[in-house]
Amino acid sequence: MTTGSIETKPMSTEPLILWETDGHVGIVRLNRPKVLNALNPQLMTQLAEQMEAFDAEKEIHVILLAGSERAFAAGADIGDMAERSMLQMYERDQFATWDRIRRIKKPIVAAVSGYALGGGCELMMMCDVVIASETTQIGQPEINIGVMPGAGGTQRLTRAVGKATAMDVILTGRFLTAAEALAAGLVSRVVPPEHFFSEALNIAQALAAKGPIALRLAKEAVLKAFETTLAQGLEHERKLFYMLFGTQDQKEGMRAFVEKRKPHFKGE
Ligand code: DAK
Repeated sequence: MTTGSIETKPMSTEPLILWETDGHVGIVRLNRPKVLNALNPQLMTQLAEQMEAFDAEKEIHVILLAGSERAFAAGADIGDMAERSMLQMYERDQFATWDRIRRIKKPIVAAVSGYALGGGCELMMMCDVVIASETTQIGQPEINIGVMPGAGGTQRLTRAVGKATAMDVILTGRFLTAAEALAAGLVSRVVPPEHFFSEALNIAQALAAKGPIALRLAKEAVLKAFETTLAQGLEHERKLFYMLFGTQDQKEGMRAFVEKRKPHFKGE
């Protein structure tokens, strides 16, 4: 874990999420341990606000989203939804909050351990690099409580793991192990439980040392692959690639290579 002279801001006074900074990494932790980080609307609103704040802060290059060792998040808060009518669910329009997280431009690294279920799995899939502990159990068990995934599970899981596994997970409600999730392409790396947070932070720090504009545009280009034809995606990639030649970071990165030294990117 990289600490040293890194500025660390105090924890937020709001208890549902905790946040701090570590160098150029903005860290957000879900903080409802008694209910395995069940995602109620208040938590989601605070999460979106904090992520947007990090997205807008020039000194922050990468966001790290973590749960606890026992649970990344066991889903949306079932108690909060149980007695709501269709109209109440519709009028609340909670999807607007989830969409705010979807629009974050900076890379999001997820530190995942224990349960990542339902909305927890959907939140994890909105992150860009997923570091999972060996203990991780990932699922979309909404079918067991009479509903189905509603925050992207049927779409993102299917794109990530293919129809066969997605149907298995969503229709049976079974949990994937970390090893299964890695083999299926749902998580980026699997690490021992005691290292899940420190490894995720190391990776976030490594990303934060890259050129921040290139990071953001690379994320944008990869996500475009889910929404376009190959030809449109290639066209989009090409434009972003050209754009990077308008940055000082490109000059610095390539000059540093030629001069056999480490680059110092400024995000300009
Ligand atoms: N919501 C509320 N409380 C939860 C919870 C959840 N999703 N998951 C766990 N808890 C609570 C438990 O009720 C328990 O509270 P107490 O009884 O101690 O008060 C505490 O956390 C510890 O849980 P357990 O005692 O059950 O612990 P176990 O180790 O025995 O079991 C478990 C862990 C994760 C297997 C189990 O808790 C479980 O099955 N949890 C529910 C998992 C689940 O069904 N998840 C999907 C929820 S539906 C939307 C966006 C998203 C969604 C919906 C709408 N919009 C934008 C509109 C998403 C929906 C979902 O995620």
